[in-house]
Amino acid sequence: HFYCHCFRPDGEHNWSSNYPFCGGAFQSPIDFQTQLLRYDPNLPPIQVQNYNLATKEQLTLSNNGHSVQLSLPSHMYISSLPHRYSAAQLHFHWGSSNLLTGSEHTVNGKRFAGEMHVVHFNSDKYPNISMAVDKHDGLAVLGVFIEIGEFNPAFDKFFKYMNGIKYRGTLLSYTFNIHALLPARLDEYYRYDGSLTTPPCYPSVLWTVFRRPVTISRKQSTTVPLHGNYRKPQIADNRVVLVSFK
Ligand code: BO1
Ligand code: ZN
Repeated sequence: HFYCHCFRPDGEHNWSSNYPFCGGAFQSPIDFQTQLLRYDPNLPPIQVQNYNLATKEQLTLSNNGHSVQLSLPSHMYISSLPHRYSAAQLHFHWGSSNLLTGSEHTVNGKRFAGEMHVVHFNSDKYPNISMAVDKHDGLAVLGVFIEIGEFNPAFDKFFKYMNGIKYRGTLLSYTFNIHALLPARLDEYYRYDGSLTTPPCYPSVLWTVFRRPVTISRKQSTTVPLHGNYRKPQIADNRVVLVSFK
């Protein structure tokens, strides 16, 4: 196991000198405080397409030095947003190895053990993620809180293979069932306009964070390979967080 020295929480204050957006508006993550939340009865359940077809192909798991990430094919997409958002990659944020309080979003100050991000780009408007990454309607990220609890077979494959990519830049290919990584309830979520949580912090992300966490066992959590890569909560300013649940 190693620690992410590039983006650890105590280095965040330096980000904005090289990446001005990191000191700007619409930054993520934020704390979902009760007084920021507004129930919106018109938020439909999240629908994703071809998330299990991905099991039929080899996906590349890589360690880019600040997170462990899995490349995703663009025929996986979110179909319940005003545009089609096609998948690009998913990755994880974790806390320090012993405490494991590493989610980026928090709920009334509560930090979960970890958070998974499934990153998508607006493929109706942009040909690829590079063109979309800095556009205001460019990205949609699905966030999944992870807490310690029941053993999770879907994550086990990840954690097993992650041990093969401890070092920056190494690649492996395996098959995965992405749908199995999501929480059972896709109808309960937080929704707001925010940013990439790492430099260059572009304010380009339509965030959907599911209310219900998925669990991994304590034993599984000991095999998480990259720690300390979460950003602290950012100022909400006058943003509201829409919620699909009462
Ligand atoms: S996150 O989901 O907000 N933690 C997040 C943070 C940074 C990126 C993506 C998601 N970075 C971008 C890079 C692009 C790259 C894209 C997809 O990820 O800035 O260069 O194409 O991997
Ligand atoms: Zn992320």
